[in-house]
Amino acid sequence: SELAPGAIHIPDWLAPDRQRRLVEAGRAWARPPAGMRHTRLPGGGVMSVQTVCLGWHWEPYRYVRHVDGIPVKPFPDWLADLGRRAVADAYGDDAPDYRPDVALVNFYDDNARMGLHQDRDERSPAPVVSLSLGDTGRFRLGNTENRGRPWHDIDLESGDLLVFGGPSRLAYHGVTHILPGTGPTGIGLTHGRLNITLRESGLS
Ligand code: MD3
Ligand code: FE
Repeated sequence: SELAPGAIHIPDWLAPDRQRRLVEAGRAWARPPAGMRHTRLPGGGVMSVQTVCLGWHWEPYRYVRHVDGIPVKPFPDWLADLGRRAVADAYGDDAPDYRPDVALVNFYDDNARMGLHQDRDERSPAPVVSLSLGDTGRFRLGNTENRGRPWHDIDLESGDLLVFGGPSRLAYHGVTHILPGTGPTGIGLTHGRLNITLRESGLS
């Protein structure tokens, strides 16, 4: 369904076996070196979400982590292929060419959340693709002007696809909370929520 112009939600897009293999990949990405960590914010805070970056570091256009100088893990071709299929399914005949080259992989434990923010680090106007795995997360989609209302909340369940393009690309968004114990069995994730976002950096 279209949540807002350019924002498409396709529940249950990932078959269980695909979910299981993404969780397995996520577990490998999470391991050191250059594994998952709580991102430190410029103001001195620490995010409750844990993140691992593929293709570039959280600080855009850096390919080593400035905290420890370790090269980021590569962004695999198979993940780009999955992103292309996602954009094609979301937009049909109107789908743009999509060549994602960076990903943020976020892990939410029972108490993690993500405050309302815009994703402005990429130089490409291409859509962001989001894949949800494990426990349900309550996602808040706001407006493009500020962190206030109007917003609306939707539950993102394991296997759901979200694609944010066009006018929605710069919408404020976040995750208000996780619903513990809601994830499926059999995908190898017994607690928490894993979210994979694919992006085009706009470089090379
Ligand atoms: C709407 N992640 O990594 S994914 C992020 O569930 C991020 O981990 C959330 O926001 C998560 O930056 C939300 C859905 C999403 C991703 C990017 C967007 C929604 C978006 C960009 C523009 C508008
Ligand atoms: Fe975001």
